[in-house]
Amino acid sequence: MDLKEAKAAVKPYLTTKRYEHTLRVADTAAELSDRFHASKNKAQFAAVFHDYAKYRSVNEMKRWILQSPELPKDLLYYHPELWHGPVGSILVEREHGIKDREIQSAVRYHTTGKAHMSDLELIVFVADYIEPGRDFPGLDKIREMAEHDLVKTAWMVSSNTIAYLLKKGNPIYPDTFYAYNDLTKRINGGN
Ligand code: DGI
Ligand code: FE
Ligand code: FE
Repeated sequence: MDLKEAKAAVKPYLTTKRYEHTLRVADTAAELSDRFHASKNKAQFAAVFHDYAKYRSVNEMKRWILQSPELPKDLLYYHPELWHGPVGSILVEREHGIKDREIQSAVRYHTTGKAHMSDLELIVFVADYIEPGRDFPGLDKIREMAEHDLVKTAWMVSSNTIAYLLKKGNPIYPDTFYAYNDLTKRINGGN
């Protein structure tokens, strides 16, 4: 499957707006992988598939979580919005034969992040947040940081997301905290 075929494969499962977001995430991921020397091809594939499962029904996603040994069941105690990454990482293999563990992991963790993210995972996590169609408070500074430092950029994304969830009083999934803590250590060293 080439990139053009990947885009055609996700299109029927997304709204027009979501498909356009997906294309912008893929372009942003390509830029970031040039800048930070990651695999451009893998970054683009992971980006194209990152929201693949976004519009599956809650029941279908729940079934995939229950029947996939690799997915943690505690997801079911959190908001279904957190399920599309993990479920997408299963569906890309089942429905499109994508077995690349690095691509699957970047899809899986694109919403929450996790501790010890690879450059590829960081790139998709960041690209999803900073693509040109997004408009979050503080985004200008984050885009500026994305010109220079991938880990610091991911830290800003993680920190912003947690601040946003706290402000709304939403529950926060453990991996979201693990991502923040790990990125903080990677920037500051030690504890
Ligand atoms: O799928 P997208 O809209 O492109 O973006 P996304 O997958 O990064 O995020 C979807 C939503 O998930 C976004 O509104 C922020 C939210 N989110 C991220 N981490 C957590 C979270 N929501 C909860 N409840 N807990 C989290 O840890
Ligand atoms: Fe998403
Ligand atoms: Fe997205």
